[in-house]
Amino acid sequence: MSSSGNCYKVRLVLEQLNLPYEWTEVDFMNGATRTDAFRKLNPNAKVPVLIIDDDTTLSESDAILCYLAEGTPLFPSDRLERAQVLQWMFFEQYSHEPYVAVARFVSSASS
Ligand SMILES: N[C@@H](CCC(=O)N[C@@H](CS)C(=O)NCC(=O)O)C(=O)O
Repeated sequence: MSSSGNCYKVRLVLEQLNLPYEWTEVDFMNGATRTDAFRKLNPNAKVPVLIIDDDTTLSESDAILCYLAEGTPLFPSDRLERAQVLQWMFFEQYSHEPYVAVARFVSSASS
């Protein structure tokens, strides 16, 4: 869903790394994440979902980012540098996303 920050992060890393991908728009506002077909991709019924192959999917935006960026400078192998990347990712999920991003989405959807 293009208006979702969690989906935007995935698109940003795909573009930054110049990875080939196919983007399928899924609008959770019209119930598209609540279908049986979508729940097979992610039982938690949320976007984004990365379809890796016919049998393998990955959900949770930051897990997808780690998977895509492994072996690149975006996700360093140095112990401290990797932990510093994770530090910001955990901050984003726990302190930014629920309070700032969701509030912004709700206020823009209701105006
Ligand atoms: N922690 C998850 C959050 C995913 C999430 O909340 N996705 C929202 C869009 S940003 C969604 O699909 N909501 C649908 C719903 O709650 O019904 C992640 O980072 O991927």
